[in-house]
Amino acid sequence: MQDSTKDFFASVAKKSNGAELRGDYQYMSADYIVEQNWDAYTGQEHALWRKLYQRQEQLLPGRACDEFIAGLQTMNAAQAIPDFAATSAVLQQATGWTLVAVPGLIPELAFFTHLANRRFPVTVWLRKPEEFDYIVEPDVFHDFFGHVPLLFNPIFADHVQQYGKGGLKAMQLGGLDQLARLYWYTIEFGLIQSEQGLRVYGAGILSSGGELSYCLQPSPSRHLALNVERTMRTLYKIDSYQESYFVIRDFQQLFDYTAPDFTPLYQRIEQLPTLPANSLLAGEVELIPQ
Ligand code: HBI
Ligand code: FE
Repeated sequence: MQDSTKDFFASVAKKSNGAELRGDYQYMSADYIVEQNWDAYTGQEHALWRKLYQRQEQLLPGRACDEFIAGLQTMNAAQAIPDFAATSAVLQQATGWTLVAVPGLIPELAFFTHLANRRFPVTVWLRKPEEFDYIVEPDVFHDFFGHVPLLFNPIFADHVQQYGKGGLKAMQLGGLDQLARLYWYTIEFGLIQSEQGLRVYGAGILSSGGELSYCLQPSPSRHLALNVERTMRTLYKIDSYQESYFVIRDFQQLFDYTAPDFTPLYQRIEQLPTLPANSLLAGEVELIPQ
């Protein structure tokens, strides 16, 4: 095992009170790619995937953004855990992205390097039946169902690549915590104001049964227009629904907001306090979902 991998395991164990990472990290290449080994999934696992898929699918109308639903429909993934290579071929034609199989969470350098090269890492393992409603680490259902559909959207696809490049830069500038918060409140838990009403584009919400309804309720959580500096200062909860959601107008806005060089922003934010997940600052106006 590479030393960087050992450091990675140690840092994860430290952050998660000694809990070890799920997944088999034994047979991977230097960039953390493994074989998906599709034939090894059991009938029970495919059945659990179908149940997860069906539950989420019926929640999507009126909640997920149109771009997500359109992407999902092109994937044909309702019946079984998908074969990544097959989806990857279709996706590559659409936006130039490919999918790579990974054992689970991977170190930031490897993760960002994949994104910067338009490769999306998808975890190979599926949660257990008793984790149907909730799982902390990303599994194949979160990664594939939550993230891959929007990679069919050209603007969003460009944005995720830009985020990968930004991650590599943030690692050198000491801005990783800030960038991770922006990622959390956009790519994972972002909302979008469509003409039909407030909709979801964040993968963490789209792959969750409970939060997909919860996040669009006017309360108790807050809804604020996306402000990059604000989200970079805002702490987040990984084991409960979010207390604040940040709303974009469209994917072009997300792309444009995240295009600038963040170097001066990281420097400024370093001097400012972080904000609790439920903050409301002077002058901020809460949006009312409808
Ligand atoms: N690895 N497989 C995987 N998936 C992630 O979403 C992921 C990761 N490693 C690092 C990481 N995310 C985060 O550190 C960044 O998105 C901030
Ligand atoms: Fe995710």
